[in-house]
Amino acid sequence: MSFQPFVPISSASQISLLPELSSEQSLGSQAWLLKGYALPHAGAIFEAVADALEGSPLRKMSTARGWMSVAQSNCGAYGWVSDRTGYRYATSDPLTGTPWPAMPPVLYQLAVNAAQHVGFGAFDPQACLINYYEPGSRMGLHQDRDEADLKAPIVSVSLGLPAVFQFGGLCRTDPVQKVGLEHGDVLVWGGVDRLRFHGVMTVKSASSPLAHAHRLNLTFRRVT
Ligand code: MD6
Ligand code: FE
Repeated sequence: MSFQPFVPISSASQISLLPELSSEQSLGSQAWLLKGYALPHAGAIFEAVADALEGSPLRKMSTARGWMSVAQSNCGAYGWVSDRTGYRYATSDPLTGTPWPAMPPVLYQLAVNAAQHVGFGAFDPQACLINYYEPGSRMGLHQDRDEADLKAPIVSVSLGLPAVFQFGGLCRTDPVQKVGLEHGDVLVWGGVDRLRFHGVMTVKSASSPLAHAHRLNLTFRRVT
């Protein structure tokens, strides 16, 4: 799409005195970036996540290739876990031995609404993976393919420090699109884009002492 420096205003109805809080950008035929979609709920989301983390604290998980730099936890009926033997969804937290904290209604409803907003219909997420990035943390290119139900979309909410999201294709070596994710942004993708490779480049520390010190990402999925 070409950049249009000047768009003539043909009717007074196109003039709005209010800045747009939220807008959609298409990243693929079934992938959207909803800029600022979660902003009105940021405070409530932080509180709900803090509550969930009291039951299942953040921890760094290992993979067959080493330790992840992102600290993680989950809420909802299922949680995504990783260890040296591989990845899986589990109904209880291996750290506490008890079920994951329930998915707080504010998180569930935000994910449902975002999916609905771009036309995915009745999304009923069962898992919310909580990803916590300190400056220096990153997530390598991967596909989300541990879910039995690949028809449901994925909704991902970003809060705090900005990051550069890498959005690739269906092969690991396909070219990668770089997408800036800021506080309050929501990604929704599914359908033909469901198995696209993606990752998060190394998160940089804040340029101002008043800015957020970390990045929080919530990824909502249907598992079964
Ligand atoms: C992150 N997100 O944004 C990591 N996966 O920190 C993901 O891995 C992800 O944002 C699937 C769909 C959306 C995502
Ligand atoms: Fe992912």
